Amino acid sequence: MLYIVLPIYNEASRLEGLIVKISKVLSTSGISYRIIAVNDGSSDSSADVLSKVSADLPVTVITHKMNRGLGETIRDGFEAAAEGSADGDVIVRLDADDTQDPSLIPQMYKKIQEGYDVVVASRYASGGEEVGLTFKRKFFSRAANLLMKVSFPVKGLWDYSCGYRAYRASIVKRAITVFGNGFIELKGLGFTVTPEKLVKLIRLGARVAEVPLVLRYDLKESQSKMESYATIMGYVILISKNIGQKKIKGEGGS
Ligand SMILES: Nc1nc2c(ncn2[C@@H]2O[C@H](COP(=O)(O)OP(=O)(O)OP(=O)(O)O)[C@@H](O)[C@H]2O)c(=O)[nH]1
Ligand SMILES: [Mg+2]
Repeated sequence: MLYIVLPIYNEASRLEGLIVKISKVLSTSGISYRIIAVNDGSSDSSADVLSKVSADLPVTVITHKMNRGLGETIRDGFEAAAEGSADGDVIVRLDADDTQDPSLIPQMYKKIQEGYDVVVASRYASGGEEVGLTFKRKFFSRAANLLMKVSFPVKGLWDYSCGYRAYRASIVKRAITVFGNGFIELKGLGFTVTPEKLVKLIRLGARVAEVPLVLRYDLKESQSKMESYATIMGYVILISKNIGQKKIKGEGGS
């Protein structure tokens, strides 16, 4: 079983199309799935889109009446996915703005079955690319990722900040058991929860692989919700809290 976590804040314009695309890709590949859509107090018609699609497709909707930010939204989505999952299951998280192509999911799912614990859809893997981002945003993203690579080096891992990843459900459950509230603790600091999950899983000895992602930022219709200053501050806190920490013993995905 595959759980897809979708964090949603004012994504009505492309949400239905994205969910239909996800369901087509997975039905064609014969993978059973459930989408966990976390609607974080959207003020547009995202809620209407979700009630429409959940009538026909396997979509569970979690609703925040008020906007709580990406950190809380990801905590809720991962908690729900982990709770419902069996050890052999897989959790995928992707943006709801339709900039990340769901046709990569079967390939990511297969790599988990081959033995990896985390598979990153990577802009920096050979064949990956970013289309439509400003030079400034590309530059800061590269710089932040190089800093993460130096701080938490893992062979074959280059993209620490892209949220589009597949996770072995058992390693997410183990991270919740080992770290508890601390698995995703840097909420309220912009998009820091995205590299934070990876850093915590690296500390558990996760086996990580990448597949190339062509990020289609040119397709984005919604406003970017990146809070740059909070995210920069978050990276500094993340690195200072975790750098040089010993690996936590135990089997990666068990
Ligand atoms: N729930 C919730 N989701 C958010 C919030 N901010 C962003 N998101 C969601 O998180 C995802 C990432 O936000 P985006 O606006 O796509 O960010 P971006 O500018 O594309 O930046 P990247 O994450 O680098 O792609 C999207 O699915 C958003 O709907 C928020 O305050 N609450
Ligand atoms: Mg996005």
